[in-house]
Amino acid sequence: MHRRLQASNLTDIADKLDAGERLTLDDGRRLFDCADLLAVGWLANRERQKRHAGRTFYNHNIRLEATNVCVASCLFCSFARLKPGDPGAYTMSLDDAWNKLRQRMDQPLTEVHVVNGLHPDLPFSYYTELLQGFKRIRPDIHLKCFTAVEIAFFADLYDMTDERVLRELMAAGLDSLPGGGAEIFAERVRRKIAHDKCGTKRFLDIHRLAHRLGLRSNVTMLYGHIETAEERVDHMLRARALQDETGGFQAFIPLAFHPDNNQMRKLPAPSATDTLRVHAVARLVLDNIPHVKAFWIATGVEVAQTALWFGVDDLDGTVQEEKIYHMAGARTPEAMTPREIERLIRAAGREPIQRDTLYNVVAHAS
Ligand code: V47
Repeated sequence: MHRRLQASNLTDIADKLDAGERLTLDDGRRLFDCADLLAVGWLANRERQKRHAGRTFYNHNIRLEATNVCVASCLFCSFARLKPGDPGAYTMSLDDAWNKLRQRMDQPLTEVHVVNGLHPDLPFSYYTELLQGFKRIRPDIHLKCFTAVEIAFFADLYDMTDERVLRELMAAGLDSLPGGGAEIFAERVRRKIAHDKCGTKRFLDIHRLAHRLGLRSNVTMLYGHIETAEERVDHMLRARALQDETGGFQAFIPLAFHPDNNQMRKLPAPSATDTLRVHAVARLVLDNIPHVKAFWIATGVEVAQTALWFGVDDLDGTVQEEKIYHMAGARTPEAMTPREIERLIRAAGREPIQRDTLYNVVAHAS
């Protein structure tokens, strides 16, 4: 590999990694430009091995999108409907939402992951009661709910500070924040694809605040549309800078753009090689975020499996009921059982570990 790194002009980057030095914007750009994808993957795999050896984490979880009514008009979104009553718009009653959990009392779930549209008419009590109801049904379930974009929207709509929103949701049972809504932090791109929702500064401020209040969170990056390689690395560096301050991010999750049924449908979906590279570069640049997750619903199962040799150590989980990607053309299944996930991790030559949201080991694969 030494020769190969030399041929790709990556020796200085490999040396930096050996010395525990940080990669720069320019290093990240070079990793995106490098023709030898396997050399980049080899470096990322080395970092993965140092942190996690062959361990690969997944979670027994469910996904719930309680409403797709959304006042924002992000160009990449196929899920949102502007107003209640628009074709395809839905808002679950609290009972319908709770039933999604009640129906699965036979499953040893550890997490409910909620992402919603930005609904203009629901009362704040809808969200607090949603959380309280989940905890009544399963007191030990971890509630990973509402992106920072939703938190900002609640604060503006209900005339509260971001801190008060978080505190009231925590009192109702909120345990952590998911990483959605990050898209691309660079203003040039964000202005174009997500112009009418919370901006980058507020997004990161809310994660900083959440971390200060004791919540953990994740951070995503939507790639494969109009962003440049430099803007991808810039996005990673902004996440890395906040992580230096707080240490509160658990996982970085690149999300592959899906072009069906949205306003950017003329763009092609990112290729498998691009997906592998994005995950690998994330592992190399984000030296302070413990986990790099391949969201298999978005990458495709086979690419997620391959990514386990390109820096990835986490596959999210069983998911169930996912809508955002399936409405945007994803052909992956809507759910996998723990057995299926474990089988595909083992088939990739890795060791499956069932985790809870905070990465405590739940049960070793038998
Ligand atoms: O923020 C929406 C993305 C995100 C499309 O924290 C799209 O563990 C691709 O954030 N093509 C929501 N992506 C999902 C999300 C997530 C997923 C898995 C795990 C975690 C976690 C968080 O989905 C949105 C947006 O970036 N998205 N539409 C689309 N057409």
